[in-house]
Amino acid sequence: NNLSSDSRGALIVLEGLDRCGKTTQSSRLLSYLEELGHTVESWRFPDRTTNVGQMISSYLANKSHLDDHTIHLLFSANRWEKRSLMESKLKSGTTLIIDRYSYSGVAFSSAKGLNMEWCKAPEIGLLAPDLVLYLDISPENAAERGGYGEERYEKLEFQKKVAQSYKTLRDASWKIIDATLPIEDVEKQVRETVLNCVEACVKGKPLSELWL
Ligand code: 2DT
Repeated sequence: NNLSSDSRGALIVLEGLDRCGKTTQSSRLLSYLEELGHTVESWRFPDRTTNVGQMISSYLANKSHLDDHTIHLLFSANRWEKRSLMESKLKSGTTLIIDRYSYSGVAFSSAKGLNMEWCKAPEIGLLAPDLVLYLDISPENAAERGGYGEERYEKLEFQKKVAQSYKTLRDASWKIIDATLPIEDVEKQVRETVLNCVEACVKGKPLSELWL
């Protein structure tokens, strides 16, 4: 019926502070879309499995030290190395649920004081998400959830700066969800928004590139 030749999968991005519940919601959303019969994969950035990803992982674990600009460009390179696979997956009808994307790249690096426009530049030309879901929680609330690990950015003071950067970055197209609600309530809002988005992509909404 409405399966045009440009029918494709949706690029769905989850963003938010550490401990906001992104990982839980991605995995629930994955099962939900699978049950509905969609072809769907769940990805995350950084993708620590590549060579670049291993450098990032070692930096995050404080096992190596890199200049702020250098690590920023590595995070970006880690998305660039997945770009063509991402495009072919979407075009072949696979919906991708991505835990962190360019917005994390810009929010975390600009929280260190790097210029936001400079941070955005290397992301130009990456695929633009069809939907950004922002799981909104205050840094204090997130910290109270416990479970901050030992990684470089998992500190309340730094998360406060990241929250500010996200505020500057977000626009009217983002779906902001109150992440302090019970898991099921967050899930319900995620589902509703995602279904509309997936439907638009099935109908042939064109793919576009950052920045919009
Ligand atoms: P996880 O804890 O979600 O694995 O993230 N980060 C992430 C950046 O600074 N720049 C980026 O481009 C991305 C994708 C956020 C590891 C940490 O890396 C940060 C938290």
